[in-house]
Amino acid sequence: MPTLFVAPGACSFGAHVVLKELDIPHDIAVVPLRTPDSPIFKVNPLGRVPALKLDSGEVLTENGAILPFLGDLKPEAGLFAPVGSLERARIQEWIGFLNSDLHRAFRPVNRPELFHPDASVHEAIRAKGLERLVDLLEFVDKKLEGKTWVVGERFTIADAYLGVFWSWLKRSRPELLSWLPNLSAFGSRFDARPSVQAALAAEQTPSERQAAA
Ligand SMILES: N[C@@H](CCC(=O)N[C@@H](CS)C(=O)NCC(=O)O)C(=O)O
Repeated sequence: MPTLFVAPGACSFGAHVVLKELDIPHDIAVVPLRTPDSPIFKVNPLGRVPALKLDSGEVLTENGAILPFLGDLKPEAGLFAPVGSLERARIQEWIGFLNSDLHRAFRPVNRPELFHPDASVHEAIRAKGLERLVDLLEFVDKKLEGKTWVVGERFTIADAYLGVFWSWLKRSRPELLSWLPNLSAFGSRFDARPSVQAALAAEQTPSERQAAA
């Protein structure tokens, strides 16, 4: 049974939602981040989630690899798309954008200290970062216009991943949501999914926290 290493509120939530959607046997190990004694370092030397430990003992890291890998485990669930199809490329297009653009755009806003040690410039870094983040969110909002999910009517691995950034936004920048009606509507649909609720609950369960110890 594969084990997915996650941290509450982290980008590992997308892969966790995908596992719940697939309804296949799995373990969830909830780990702390950015503490040197976290068990995540034994699994991923970079200390990052998500990490997926397979039955063979091999570990897969990176959302860009884990999400498609999970989607392909059960093609009949329709979370990904057939090899060679344009729809598959569209889903990958979204995953690439979310991974290399949208995820990174949260960094200067949430953790300006990573960009400069001087606290007096953090507000300026945050403000500049916010401009870029808003541009990207407006782009996402336009792309969602008239759509239920990112590639149309079917929930896919790209929606599970976009849901991560929706939840970050809702938590840390709720004042932006009134400018983003399509993303907000997407977010309400996302939050209502049983898989999302099940993943949220599982990341809060003490027994699953122990599994990571
Ligand atoms: N490129 C990686 C990034 C993963 C990542 O940054 N994960 C964050 C949580 S959202 C993390 O584990 N941070 C801990 C750290 O950087 O020490 C991916 O997409 O999987």
